[in-house]
Amino acid sequence: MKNRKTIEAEYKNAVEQYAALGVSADKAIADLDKINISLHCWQGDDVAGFETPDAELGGGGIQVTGNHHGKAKTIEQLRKDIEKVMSLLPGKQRINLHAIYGDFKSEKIDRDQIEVKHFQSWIDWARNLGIGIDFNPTCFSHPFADDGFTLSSKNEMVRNFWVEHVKRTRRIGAEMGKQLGTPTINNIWIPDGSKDTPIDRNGHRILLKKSLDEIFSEEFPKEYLKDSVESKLFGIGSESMVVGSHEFYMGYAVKNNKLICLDSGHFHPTEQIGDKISSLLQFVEELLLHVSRGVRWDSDHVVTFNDEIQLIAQEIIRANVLERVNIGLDYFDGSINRIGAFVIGARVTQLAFLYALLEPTKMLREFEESGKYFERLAFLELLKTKPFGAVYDYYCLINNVPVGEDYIKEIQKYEVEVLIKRASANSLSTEMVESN
Ligand code: RNT
Ligand code: ZN
Repeated sequence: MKNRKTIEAEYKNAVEQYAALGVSADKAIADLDKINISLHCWQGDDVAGFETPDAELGGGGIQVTGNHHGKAKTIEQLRKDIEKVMSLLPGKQRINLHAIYGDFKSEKIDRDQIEVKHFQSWIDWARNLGIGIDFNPTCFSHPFADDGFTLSSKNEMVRNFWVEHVKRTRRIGAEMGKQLGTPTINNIWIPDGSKDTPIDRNGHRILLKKSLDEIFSEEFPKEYLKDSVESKLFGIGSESMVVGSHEFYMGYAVKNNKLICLDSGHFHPTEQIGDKISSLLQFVEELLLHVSRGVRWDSDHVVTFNDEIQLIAQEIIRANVLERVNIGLDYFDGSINRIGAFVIGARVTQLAFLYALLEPTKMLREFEESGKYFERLAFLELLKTKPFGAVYDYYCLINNVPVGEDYIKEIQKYEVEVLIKRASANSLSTEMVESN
């Protein structure tokens, strides 16, 4: 554990080192503080939601592995876990909900029946914390998604069911944004695709376009709701074709002025979404990011401080487009402490932005414009050993959250005091159900 004096002294030293490069660490901290990361509630319970007490992620080309004890099984548990996460993060976050996380109070509410009242307790919870909500229709883990097609289904009954579901999420999202005074981003991702070579790609894409047009025919003020669409290259069981490909949604979003969601796990493994930001922003007003880490496939590993996250943050800061890029996390790892997984990814994302904010961009651009590529590369490498960690530590200190490795102890404590107890209570209640 570092004491306040040490953290301050290390920060002072960092301020001097960055000042020598013409960079203000104080300003970097002030800018970092304006960035809100949307925390994806589904890391807390392996994308299960609260439709039934034993709900599980099903189908849809996404998968979660791991069975770490004490996963949140109720809305109260999930909220408690997320509050714990937020208590370990400097700055302000948002919460990102999926439609299956409604407060259904053990009633069976199908997806085409959800209403604002099922999310009112989330809105009240968010208001109390002073945070905004983002939202998502859930077009998977449902019998009507089992054959792999939802909004692009050739079965009219199924397609209409999902159109109705997504329409409802937009109404609910708009009400969330209205009540909380910050627009809700409602992000549409569907799993539609096929395992083997399809014949009628075109037919499914015509249907997806038709469904989206129907969904977006209702208009909401931008101060309440922003719509985004998320593509994917492939998923498990949709290896040969994904209906909502990048080209499909890019075309749709540009033509209809929607946000494009870029998920870092949804492209060819060597393709970096950081590179796409300044391309897309020439044609759409805003983007949404799903910051993730794919390992060999879209595996949704916990975000780490890798080249991909650094490029994302650098591109946003260098192009000065922070106000047009909404940042959310999207990964789910059930194999380690889930609260810890949340905190690692969120802190790393902040760190990447801080790293980018501490870059002497003007100097590097001048090198570039005068052809001094050796100097550009040399400085890019030197920056990697500058004390940006000391700046992040200081940012944590002034926000009264644990500094450095101190947050690990907090999570270990929560594991003992909450998760282990929860796990034994859960297994006790399963035993009781089984013996009944
Ligand atoms: C799936 C997409 C999507 C989901 C969440 C749960 O490949 O990335 O964003 O991860 O909606
Ligand atoms: Zn995603």
